[in-house]
Amino acid sequence: MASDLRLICGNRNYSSWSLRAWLCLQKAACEADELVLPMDTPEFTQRIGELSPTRRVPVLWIGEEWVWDSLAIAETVNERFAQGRLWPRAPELRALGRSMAAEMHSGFPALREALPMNCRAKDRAVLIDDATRGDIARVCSLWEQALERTGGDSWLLGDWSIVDAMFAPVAIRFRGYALDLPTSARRYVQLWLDDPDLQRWLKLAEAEPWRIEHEEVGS
Ligand SMILES: N[C@@H](CCC(=O)N[C@@H](CS)C(=O)NCC(=O)O)C(=O)O
Repeated sequence: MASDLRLICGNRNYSSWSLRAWLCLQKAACEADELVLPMDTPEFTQRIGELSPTRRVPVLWIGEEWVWDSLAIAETVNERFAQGRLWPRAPELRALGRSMAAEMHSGFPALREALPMNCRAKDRAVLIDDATRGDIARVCSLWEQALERTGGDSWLLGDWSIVDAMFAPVAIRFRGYALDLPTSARRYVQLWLDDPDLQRWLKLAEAEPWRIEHEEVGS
Protein backbone atom coordinates (compact mmCIF):
# COMPACT_ATOMS: atom_id res chain seq x y z
CA MET A 1 0.00 0.00 0.00
CA ALA A 2 1.35 3.45 -0.88
CA SER A 3 2.26 5.53 2.15
CA ASP A 4 0.45 8.73 3.05
CA LEU A 5 3.85 10.13 3.99
CA ARG A 6 6.43 11.35 1.54
CA LEU A 7 9.79 12.81 2.51
CA ILE A 8 11.52 15.06 0.00
CA CYS A 9 15.27 14.91 0.65
CA GLY A 10 18.48 16.26 -0.80
CA ASN A 11 21.50 14.10 -1.58
CA ARG A 12 22.04 11.70 1.25
CA ASN A 13 25.76 12.33 1.05
CA TYR A 14 25.51 16.05 1.74
CA SER A 15 22.06 17.01 3.02
CA SER A 16 22.42 17.19 6.77
CA TRP A 17 18.95 18.69 7.32
CA SER A 18 17.37 15.86 5.32
CA LEU A 19 19.18 13.29 7.44
CA ARG A 20 17.72 14.79 10.63
CA ALA A 21 14.15 14.53 9.38
CA TRP A 22 14.72 11.04 7.99
CA LEU A 23 16.13 9.78 11.30
CA CYS A 24 13.05 11.00 13.17
CA LEU A 25 10.84 9.04 10.78
CA GLN A 26 12.98 5.92 11.24
CA LYS A 27 13.01 6.16 15.03
CA ALA A 28 9.24 6.65 15.05
CA ALA A 29 8.95 3.53 12.82
CA CYS A 30 7.09 5.56 10.20
CA GLU A 31 7.03 4.29 6.66
CA ALA A 32 7.40 7.12 4.20
CA ASP A 33 8.02 7.22 0.48
CA GLU A 34 11.23 9.07 -0.24
CA LEU A 35 12.12 11.34 -3.10
CA VAL A 36 15.75 12.36 -3.38
CA LEU A 37 16.29 15.53 -5.40
CA PRO A 38 19.96 15.95 -6.28
CA MET A 39 21.02 19.42 -5.14
CA ASP A 40 22.81 21.88 -7.42
CA THR A 41 21.26 20.31 -10.52
CA PRO A 42 18.72 21.57 -13.08
CA GLU A 43 16.38 18.81 -11.85
CA PHE A 44 16.39 20.28 -8.34
CA THR A 45 15.71 23.80 -9.65
CA GLN A 46 12.94 22.56 -11.90
CA ARG A 47 11.08 20.41 -9.37
CA ILE A 48 11.63 22.01 -5.97
CA GLY A 49 9.14 24.85 -6.48
CA GLU A 50 6.11 22.59 -6.41
CA LEU A 51 7.43 20.41 -3.58
CA SER A 52 8.75 22.91 -1.05
CA PRO A 53 7.50 26.37 -0.06
CA THR A 54 11.05 27.48 0.81
CA ARG A 55 12.68 25.74 -2.19
CA ARG A 56 14.71 23.82 0.38
CA VAL A 57 14.75 20.28 1.67
CA PRO A 58 13.62 18.42 3.72
CA VAL A 59 9.87 18.64 3.34
CA LEU A 60 7.47 16.04 4.72
CA TRP A 61 4.21 15.63 2.86
CA ILE A 62 1.40 14.16 4.95
CA GLY A 63 -1.32 13.52 2.40
CA GLU A 64 -1.99 16.94 0.87
CA GLU A 65 -0.32 18.84 3.71
CA TRP A 66 3.32 19.90 3.67
CA VAL A 67 5.59 20.37 6.68
CA TRP A 68 8.91 22.04 5.98
CA ASP A 69 12.09 22.61 7.97
CA SER A 70 13.81 19.77 9.83
CA LEU A 71 12.85 20.87 13.33
CA ALA A 72 9.18 21.32 12.42
CA ILE A 73 9.20 17.88 10.80
CA ALA A 74 10.82 16.36 13.91
CA GLU A 75 8.18 17.89 16.20
CA THR A 76 5.32 16.88 13.90
CA VAL A 77 6.53 13.29 13.60
CA ASN A 78 6.90 13.15 17.38
CA GLU A 79 3.42 14.53 18.02
CA ARG A 80 1.46 12.68 15.35
CA PHE A 81 3.28 9.38 14.86
CA ALA A 82 5.33 8.68 18.00
CA GLN A 83 2.97 9.63 20.83
CA GLY A 84 5.57 12.06 22.14
CA ARG A 85 8.24 9.44 22.80
CA LEU A 86 10.91 11.22 20.70
CA TRP A 87 11.44 13.54 23.68
CA PRO A 88 12.11 12.38 27.27
CA ARG A 89 9.25 12.35 29.76
CA ALA A 90 11.11 14.48 32.31
CA PRO A 91 10.34 18.16 31.60
CA GLU A 92 13.82 19.35 32.59
CA LEU A 93 15.44 16.91 30.15
CA ARG A 94 12.99 18.00 27.43
CA ALA A 95 13.94 21.63 28.08
CA LEU A 96 17.64 20.78 27.84
CA GLY A 97 17.05 18.79 24.64
CA ARG A 98 14.99 21.54 23.07
CA SER A 99 17.61 24.15 23.95
CA MET A 100 20.36 22.04 22.41
CA ALA A 101 18.29 21.25 19.32
CA ALA A 102 17.48 24.94 18.83
CA GLU A 103 21.13 25.90 19.27
CA MET A 104 22.11 23.36 16.63
CA HIS A 105 19.37 24.54 14.31
CA SER A 106 20.33 28.21 14.48
CA GLY A 107 24.00 28.11 15.40
CA PHE A 108 27.46 26.73 14.66
CA PRO A 109 27.90 28.66 11.38
CA ALA A 110 31.69 28.24 11.32
CA LEU A 111 31.50 24.48 11.84
CA ARG A 112 28.84 24.11 9.16
CA GLU A 113 30.78 26.21 6.67
CA ALA A 114 34.24 24.76 7.29
CA LEU A 115 33.28 21.11 7.74
CA PRO A 116 30.33 20.27 5.48
CA MET A 117 28.57 16.98 6.12
CA ASN A 118 30.04 14.52 3.66
CA CYS A 119 29.11 10.92 4.43
CA ARG A 120 31.83 9.58 2.15
CA ALA A 121 34.64 11.53 3.86
CA LYS A 122 36.87 9.92 6.49
CA ASP A 123 39.62 11.54 8.55
CA ARG A 124 40.31 14.22 5.95
CA ALA A 125 43.01 16.72 6.83
CA VAL A 126 41.66 20.27 7.18
CA LEU A 127 42.92 23.56 8.56
CA ILE A 128 40.72 24.59 11.48
CA ASP A 129 40.32 28.31 12.20
CA ASP A 130 39.52 29.75 15.64
CA ALA A 131 35.79 30.13 15.00
CA THR A 132 35.47 26.49 13.91
CA ARG A 133 37.57 25.35 16.87
CA GLY A 134 35.21 27.30 19.13
CA ASP A 135 32.13 25.66 17.58
CA ILE A 136 33.66 22.19 17.94
CA ALA A 137 34.46 22.87 21.60
CA ARG A 138 30.92 24.13 22.23
CA VAL A 139 29.38 21.00 20.65
CA CYS A 140 31.63 18.73 22.72
CA SER A 141 30.77 20.64 25.88
CA LEU A 142 27.03 20.40 25.17
CA TRP A 143 27.31 16.67 24.56
CA GLU A 144 29.27 16.26 27.78
CA GLN A 145 26.75 18.27 29.82
CA ALA A 146 23.86 16.17 28.51
CA LEU A 147 25.69 12.87 28.95
CA GLU A 148 26.68 13.75 32.50
CA ARG A 149 23.03 14.36 33.34
CA THR A 150 21.93 11.00 31.99
CA GLY A 151 24.70 8.56 32.86
CA GLY A 152 27.15 9.06 30.04
CA ASP A 153 27.18 5.97 27.86
CA SER A 154 24.09 6.17 25.69
CA TRP A 155 22.15 8.76 23.69
CA LEU A 156 22.39 12.37 24.82
CA LEU A 157 19.28 12.32 26.99
CA GLY A 158 19.30 8.60 27.85
CA ASP A 159 16.84 7.15 25.33
CA TRP A 160 17.17 8.28 21.70
CA SER A 161 15.54 11.67 21.18
CA ILE A 162 15.17 14.46 18.66
CA VAL A 163 18.32 16.10 19.97
CA ASP A 164 20.29 13.07 18.75
CA ALA A 165 18.83 13.55 15.27
CA MET A 166 19.92 17.17 15.36
CA PHE A 167 23.51 16.22 16.20
CA ALA A 168 23.83 13.11 13.97
CA PRO A 169 25.27 15.14 11.07
CA VAL A 170 27.85 16.59 13.46
CA ALA A 171 28.89 13.05 14.36
CA ILE A 172 29.35 12.39 10.64
CA ARG A 173 31.39 15.60 10.31
CA PHE A 174 33.56 14.54 13.25
CA ARG A 175 34.29 11.24 11.50
CA GLY A 176 34.89 12.95 8.18
CA TYR A 177 37.70 15.23 9.26
CA ALA A 178 40.83 14.57 11.32
CA LEU A 179 40.00 16.35 14.59
CA ASP A 180 41.29 16.11 18.10
CA LEU A 181 38.18 15.23 20.12
CA PRO A 182 37.61 14.39 23.77
CA THR A 183 36.87 10.77 24.63
CA SER A 184 33.19 11.40 25.38
CA ALA A 185 32.69 12.95 21.94
CA ARG A 186 34.49 10.05 20.24
CA ARG A 187 32.25 7.61 22.08
CA TYR A 188 29.13 9.47 20.98
CA VAL A 189 30.33 9.54 17.36
CA GLN A 190 30.90 5.79 17.54
CA LEU A 191 27.43 5.24 19.00
CA TRP A 192 26.02 6.92 15.90
CA LEU A 193 28.28 4.96 13.53
CA ASP A 194 27.00 1.72 15.10
CA ASP A 195 23.37 2.73 14.68
CA PRO A 196 21.62 0.54 12.06
CA ASP A 197 19.45 3.38 10.74
CA LEU A 198 22.45 5.64 10.21
CA GLN A 199 24.34 2.75 8.62
CA ARG A 200 21.54 2.39 6.05
CA TRP A 201 21.69 6.10 5.24
CA LEU A 202 25.51 5.95 4.89
CA LYS A 203 25.24 3.00 2.48
CA LEU A 204 22.74 4.87 0.35
CA ALA A 205 25.01 7.94 0.40
CA GLU A 206 27.98 5.84 -0.67
CA ALA A 207 26.05 4.57 -3.68
CA GLU A 208 24.92 7.99 -4.92
CA PRO A 209 26.38 9.09 -8.25
CA TRP A 210 26.43 12.83 -7.56
CA ARG A 211 29.41 14.87 -6.40
CA ILE A 212 29.20 18.53 -5.38
CA GLU A 213 32.65 20.05 -5.68
CA HIS A 214 32.20 22.91 -3.20
CA GLU A 215 31.10 20.43 -0.50
CA GLU A 216 34.31 18.40 -0.94
CA VAL A 217 36.64 19.81 1.69
CA GLY A 218 40.01 18.52 2.96
CA SER A 219 42.38 15.90 1.63
N1 LIG B 1 16.40 25.38 8.26
C1 LIG B 1 16.21 24.39 7.22
C2 LIG B 1 17.44 24.35 6.34
C3 LIG B 1 17.17 23.60 5.04
C4 LIG B 1 18.35 23.65 4.08
O1 LIG B 1 19.17 24.57 4.11
N2 LIG B 1 18.42 22.63 3.22
C5 LIG B 1 19.45 22.56 2.21
C6 LIG B 1 19.95 21.12 2.09
S1 LIG B 1 20.69 20.47 3.56
C7 LIG B 1 18.88 22.87 0.85
O2 LIG B 1 17.69 22.73 0.62
N3 LIG B 1 19.74 23.24 -0.09
C8 LIG B 1 19.36 23.40 -1.45
C9 LIG B 1 19.32 24.81 -1.91
O3 LIG B 1 19.42 25.73 -1.07
O4 LIG B 1 19.17 24.99 -3.14
C10 LIG B 1 15.88 23.04 7.87
O5 LIG B 1 16.16 22.88 9.06
O6 LIG B 1 15.30 22.16 7.21
